[in-house]
Amino acid sequence: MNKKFLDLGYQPLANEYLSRYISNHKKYKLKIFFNLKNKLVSISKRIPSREMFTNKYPYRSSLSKTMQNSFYKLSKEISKSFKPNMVLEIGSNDGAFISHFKKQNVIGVEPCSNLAKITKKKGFTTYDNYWEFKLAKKLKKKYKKIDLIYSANTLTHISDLKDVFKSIDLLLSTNGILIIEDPSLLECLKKNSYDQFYNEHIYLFSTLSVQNIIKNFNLEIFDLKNLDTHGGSIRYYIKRKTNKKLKILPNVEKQLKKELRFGLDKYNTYRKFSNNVKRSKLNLIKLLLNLKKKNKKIIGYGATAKAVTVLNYCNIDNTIIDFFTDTTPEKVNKFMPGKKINIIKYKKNILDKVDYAFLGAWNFKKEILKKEKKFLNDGGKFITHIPFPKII
Ligand code: JHZ
Repeated sequence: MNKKFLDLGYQPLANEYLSRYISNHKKYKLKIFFNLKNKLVSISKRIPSREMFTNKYPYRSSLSKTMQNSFYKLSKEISKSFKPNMVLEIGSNDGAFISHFKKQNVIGVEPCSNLAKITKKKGFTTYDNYWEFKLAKKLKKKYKKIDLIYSANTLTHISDLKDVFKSIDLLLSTNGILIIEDPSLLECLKKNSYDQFYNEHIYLFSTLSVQNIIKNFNLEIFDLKNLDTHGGSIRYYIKRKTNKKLKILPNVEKQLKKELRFGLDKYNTYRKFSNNVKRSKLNLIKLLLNLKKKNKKIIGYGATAKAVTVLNYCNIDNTIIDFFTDTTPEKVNKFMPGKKINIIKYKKNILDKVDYAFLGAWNFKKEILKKEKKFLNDGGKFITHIPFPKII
């Protein structure tokens, strides 16, 4: 049974950056639920994938140094530990991960054809399809079985999890490995990062919920890693239950205990989180309005999907934040979805006359603070709402 714990109001599609501001940008109610039985956290309204992941999808994994490093390290680890003959990535984006493998040993699946085109151009086999059973059947005919399936920040975006794992089950070899990574629900609650919820993120996984979902497909987690990426993620290493060659490592039980200690299995934990989110909204508005009263110039740094949730939930517009700056060409000269705030191309002197920069990309805080030393030395300051609204 699903029980509601959070209402983030009306939200546009997080990656729908429009060239012209329209006051009636299509928005959808964003409510978050906890499933008392399988402990899965999900959003209520499901927007069809075909409306969100189009041939204009702006998010590019390879534009982030942090993600590039993470994918490079993982590709080395996979080659060394599992020596797969064939690797498949679900949601290969612009090829940031698959490009670390030999072209004949890897295939990507990426429904956003603008992104798939980039990897195809580099010579990597990429299917511009949604991850569905129909595609899995087609791939099975061609490749028989796959030894290693990887997916980062994608499975949480697909509504039909039964179909997702049925398709994986069809393709994964008997001793095959499935590696998935997505933002961690535990980290989200600890950091009060409610902006991990937007229409694309249909689910926010915990070890508890992943375990409950995959057991129906005779799969089990045998290892996991907590990662710093995307504000705290977990990488799950999964095998078939019948594969006795690999032992379940103690850190799986340790993580489960951690999640239970925090109360991820209890509705009340989510109620408390919801109250923290409401407080965070009020305090962020208060902080920003105080600075505006003092005539301070505030901009946004990193036009993230997460920032879209914050702006629309807290009703922040260009009377508070003058503009956002971002390095992604596809976002430049567009508007923050749902708000009349322009996105300006990042350049070196962009922060010159700015007093405060709100960290939309708070998950890259380290990288950004290092890059913007001049701004900080000149007296500029960053604002974050994680774990609570403050000037840093
Ligand atoms: P970033 C996206 O979320 C959407 P977002 C998606 N749904 C998902 O699940 C996650 O990614 C994985 C910019 N930037 O990674 C680049 C600078 O301008 O936090 C990006 O637009 N300067 C697929 O959008 C944005 O910030 C910089 O120095 O929340 C970061 O977006 C840096 C470091 C970043 O993902």
